[in-house]
Amino acid sequence: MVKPSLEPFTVFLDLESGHLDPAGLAVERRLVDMEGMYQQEEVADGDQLVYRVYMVPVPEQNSEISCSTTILEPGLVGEEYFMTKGHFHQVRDRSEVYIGLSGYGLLVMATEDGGDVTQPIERGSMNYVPGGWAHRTVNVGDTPLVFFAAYVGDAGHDYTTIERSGFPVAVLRGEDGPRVVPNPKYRR
Ligand code: M6P
Ligand code: ZN
Repeated sequence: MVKPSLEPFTVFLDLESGHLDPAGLAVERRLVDMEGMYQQEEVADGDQLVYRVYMVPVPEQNSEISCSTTILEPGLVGEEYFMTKGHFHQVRDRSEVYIGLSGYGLLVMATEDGGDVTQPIERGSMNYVPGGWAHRTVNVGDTPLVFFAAYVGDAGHDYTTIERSGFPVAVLRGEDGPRVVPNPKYRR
């Protein structure tokens, strides 16, 4: 017999704005929190908000499913679109699902040996991120990119590998829309 460790609960998710009710724990990241991640080192205003993450609080263990919504603002650093820091899972084989709610973005995924895949994220997209793939979202539209994420509770976030290596590709504004180009700062 498995003794339940949690009581069931319900959270209401605004499918347009991504806000949770009751409000989840929020993480805010500003340009100053992303030093060295963009092509351009200098930023005009480091205090500029890039994204917020609202978490549904559950214990970070394998038996649970962590859920969050992310609201990624539109914007550019030079010609590079606003993006999340991106991470591998600390427990590498843990997977994740994204559901696009509003706005337009790209989900950049990468393996540790330098493979990369980029896929669209928008209202109604369901992106499956298998274990072993780092993931970063990029807002290529002019409205906030909002998405819901669910992942294995004990996955954890490894930011260090990305801070050291970067992603194999960067997403830049081009004349005909976003361009996915090799990242000159990538160190495998
Ligand atoms: C999604 C999930 C979260 C993640 C967030 C922001 O909501 O993948 O686990 O924290 O995006 O991305 P990052 O942690 O890379 O800044
Ligand atoms: Zn993740």
